[in-house]
Amino acid sequence: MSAADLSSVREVNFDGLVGPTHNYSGLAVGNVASMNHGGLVSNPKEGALQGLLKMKSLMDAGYAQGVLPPQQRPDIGALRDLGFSGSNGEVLARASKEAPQLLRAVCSASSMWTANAGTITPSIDAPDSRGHFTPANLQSSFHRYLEPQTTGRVLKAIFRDEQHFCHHPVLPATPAFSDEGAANHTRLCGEHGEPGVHLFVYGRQAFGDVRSGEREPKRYPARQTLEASQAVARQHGLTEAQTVFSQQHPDAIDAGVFHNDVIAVGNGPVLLYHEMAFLDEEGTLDELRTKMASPLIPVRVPLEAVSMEDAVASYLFNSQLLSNPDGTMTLVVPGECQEREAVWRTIQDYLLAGNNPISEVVVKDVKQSMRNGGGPACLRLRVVLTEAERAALSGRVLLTNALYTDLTAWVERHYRVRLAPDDLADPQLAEESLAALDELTQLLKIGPVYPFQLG
Ligand code: SUG
Repeated sequence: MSAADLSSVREVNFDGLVGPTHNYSGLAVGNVASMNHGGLVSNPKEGALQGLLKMKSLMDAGYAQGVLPPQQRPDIGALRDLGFSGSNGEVLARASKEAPQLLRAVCSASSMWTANAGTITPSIDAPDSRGHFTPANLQSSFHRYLEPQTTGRVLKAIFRDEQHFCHHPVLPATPAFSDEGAANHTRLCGEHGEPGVHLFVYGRQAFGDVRSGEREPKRYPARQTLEASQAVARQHGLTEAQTVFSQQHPDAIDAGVFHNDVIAVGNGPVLLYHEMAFLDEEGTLDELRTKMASPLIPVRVPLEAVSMEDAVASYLFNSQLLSNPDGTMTLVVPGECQEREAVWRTIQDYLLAGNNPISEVVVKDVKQSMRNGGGPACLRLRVVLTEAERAALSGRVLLTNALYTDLTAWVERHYRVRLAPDDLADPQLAEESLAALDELTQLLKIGPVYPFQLG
């Protein structure tokens, strides 16, 4: 890659649009917010507008911002596969009566959390100098298992240019290869355009003897396996020198940390993490230091400063850590961080005042998403791109003022302000949702990606 190309490298955050069926169904085991808020009435319009406002304000602050469409929901095809038949209205009515938990699952707007859409290796680190993509199988829950096929089509529609981008198959959707995507993957480097080291964090090992000292969570499931992380690294052509595989602390999973991005966030050379993030903290840091070309800057938050309960409730570590041109970094935290005194104090006295590049904290209200356990970092998929790669993107997916205006008007036109669990069986909701999505693919110029468009 030429020097000019290298210096043009930027991280683009692709946020997932909150879909028209956003609701609270308590579907995610091990995700404390989702489990606590199941049954609440949601406000899809507010959720979508909160997400768009976050995107807009980061774009206004100079960060490159992209957008990804939601999925086709309710997934009536999935209900038909499970034996429900008749008209769409009949399928919804029968599912609502006989298996309400299935209806709730096929209505989830969970694709908004694009940190789980897949894992991406930027061209800088790949042997063939192309960006590599693997959609996550999300096999650990039924409602998320429904996402990868459409996710793959969306990623292929946007990152279409084969000269620049390469797409891999979803890993086998079986517990041994349980994969939750970029939420358990962090690329550490100097500048974004310099070679990176890929930190893959897993919750359990599926095959072989459990290594000495390794333990598994007892209360909640470990959603990522070592084997899945290794397979993704292999697909992308990453070598041993470029990868670090680290086990997540099982006690953290049992406290509600269902993804690594609920307890750690990295950007450039900075790794902001809680003391309880890794089972082998020292070993993980040592390996990163050995493999990285630039010095690692670990920012460790001890348990005595932020309890696990505070970490999980505030989502401090599910912040976005963004690079500024002057070398400083901005931390984008959810509003819940202000509600927990110990967390807010830690941000002020420890993170901002500490000897590290974090120089600014920006608070964002993404409450509609937070009630389902999705903070600012869950809502975005990071893609590091050169200028040439950005120019090669298909569709109208990089946020501009005009796109923001169009998307806001689209939400205002199509979204409801109230969705209670009983509303999910309403056939009108399904029709509204399809009409909205059909218009969205035209607005984003990505072509047909949804089952109803493909026939
Ligand atoms: O998989 N919640 C999602 C939240 C995902 C957050 N993503 C990251 N940490 N990157 C999950 O647990 C809840 C849906 C419901 O209950 O209705 C849900 O799927």
